[in-house]
Amino acid sequence: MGYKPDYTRDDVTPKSLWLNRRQIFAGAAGLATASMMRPALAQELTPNTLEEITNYNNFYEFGTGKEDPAKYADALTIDPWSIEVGGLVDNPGTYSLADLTDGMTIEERIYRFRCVEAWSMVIPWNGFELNQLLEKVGVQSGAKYVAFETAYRPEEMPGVRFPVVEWPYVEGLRLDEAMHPLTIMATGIYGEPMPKQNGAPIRLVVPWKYGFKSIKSIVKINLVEEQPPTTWEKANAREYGFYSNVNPTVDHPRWSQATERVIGAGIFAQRQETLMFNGYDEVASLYEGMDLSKFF
Ligand SMILES: Nc1nc2c(c(=O)[nH]1)N[C@H]1C(S)=C(S)[C@@H](COP(=O)(O)O)O[C@H]1N2
Ligand SMILES: [Mo]
Repeated sequence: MGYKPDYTRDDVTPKSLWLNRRQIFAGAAGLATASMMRPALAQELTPNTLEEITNYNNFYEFGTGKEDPAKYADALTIDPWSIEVGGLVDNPGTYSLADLTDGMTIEERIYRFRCVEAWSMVIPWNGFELNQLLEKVGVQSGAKYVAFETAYRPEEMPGVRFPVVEWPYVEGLRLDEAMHPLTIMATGIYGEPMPKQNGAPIRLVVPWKYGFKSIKSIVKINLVEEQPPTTWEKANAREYGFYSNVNPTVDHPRWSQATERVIGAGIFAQRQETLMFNGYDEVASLYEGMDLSKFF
């Protein structure tokens, strides 16, 4: 199962938006068509089984145990679903999921997924590039960051009774990170609608960052000027930074990030070396000149 885009960027992007995108990307190492952007890694990756992907989850709204989301996320109502888009955009409003994803090409992306707790999986997502959504809502020139928010539903989410983190779960990306073609909004796995424990009906996936950046079950997207607060930075800024790029040379204060346990490889399997940016070297130019031990 390889990642084979069946279109090029020019098929889906009007010229004016394309130019606009190039400006937003100014400074990044060139822009290419979707086919050139395909992660070279995808060919070598063997996806985890659906069983593994849906039974070992972090979704604290349903409990902090790895098996809690599979047990309790069924209670989440995902239809109807809408996303409130606001802040520095031309077309703010509350969009139904259907309206927001109308015209998007849903394609498969097989990505490595590296959790900050030093385990990893390979997941075959179905989704579209976040930059398509941002183009649709029209990003205004003052916007520098994208802020995301998860649904907060005490009647459906048993985990939010406990103040393990501040609810609702929030995350953020710098605008150039959000515009990068590797950053997707995922709506499915293995060609099926997104399982609830994985963040149905729509969640973010940022494959070069620790898993907690990939916020689930999104109900709000705001374009903002200032770096937005994020759940884990609010919980413990010494341990979790805004950027959270996968980086084997910057340890978590309480454990090493140099290696990872591969879920599904078996308990006797050797740990795998963690790769800078989780192996997605093409994002390195986004951080040129930044001290990544300071901006971790
Ligand atoms: N709303 C919300 N999103 C979340 C989390 C969460 O607890 N709540 N956990 C994060 C963490 S720590 C990880 S590792 C990934 C896990 O995604 P998966 O269960 O689909 O593998 O989701 C992230 N997104
Ligand atoms: Mo995580």
